[in-house]
Amino acid sequence: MRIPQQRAFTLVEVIVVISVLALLAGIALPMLGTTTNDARVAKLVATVDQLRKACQRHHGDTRQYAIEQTGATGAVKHSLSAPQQAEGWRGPYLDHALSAADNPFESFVHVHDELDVNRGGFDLDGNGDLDLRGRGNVAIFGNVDEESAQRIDAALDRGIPGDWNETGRVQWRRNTLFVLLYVEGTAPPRAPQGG
Ligand SMILES: [Ca+2]
Ligand SMILES: [Ca+2]
Repeated sequence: MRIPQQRAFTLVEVIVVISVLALLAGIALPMLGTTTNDARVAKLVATVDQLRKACQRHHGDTRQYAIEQTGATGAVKHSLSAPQQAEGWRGPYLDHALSAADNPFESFVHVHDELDVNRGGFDLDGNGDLDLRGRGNVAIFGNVDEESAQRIDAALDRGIPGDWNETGRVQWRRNTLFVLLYVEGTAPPRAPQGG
């Protein structure tokens, strides 16, 4: 009886298999990248919401705008998370000191108490005139790439005319993202909508 011979793969078959695997990897890897970026954008938008509520409560209790800075030492630079002398302070308003772990783009994040940190204020309706300036809370995130910044802008500034990176509540320049958090008497940013 003849034992059937094990047939070896031909070179053409090996090339076909490698090509298919390469094609699948080519499809899957960008999708993985998009998912990671989706998660970062969503996390940043959620962090903004959390910081906005914390700043609002802080201001409601103390009539002062909070300061909270990644990497800063001393309670003065952590008025949302560390006990303060300020009259009326009833925090902590964040359950931990703000740190680089709170920036999904792996850099600093600060809560600032002046609105002029980037363009001198905020042009909320995109007509070219600054509507908010002076005291107020802004979040500053480092290392945010342009594409992600545009998606964050689309979530918080949908439909505001003018250059997306200069108008509305979200501004962006040189990989740094500036987001208006809270000013007394102004409405919070609109919640992100589906689609
Ligand atoms: Ca305006
Ligand atoms: Ca904007």
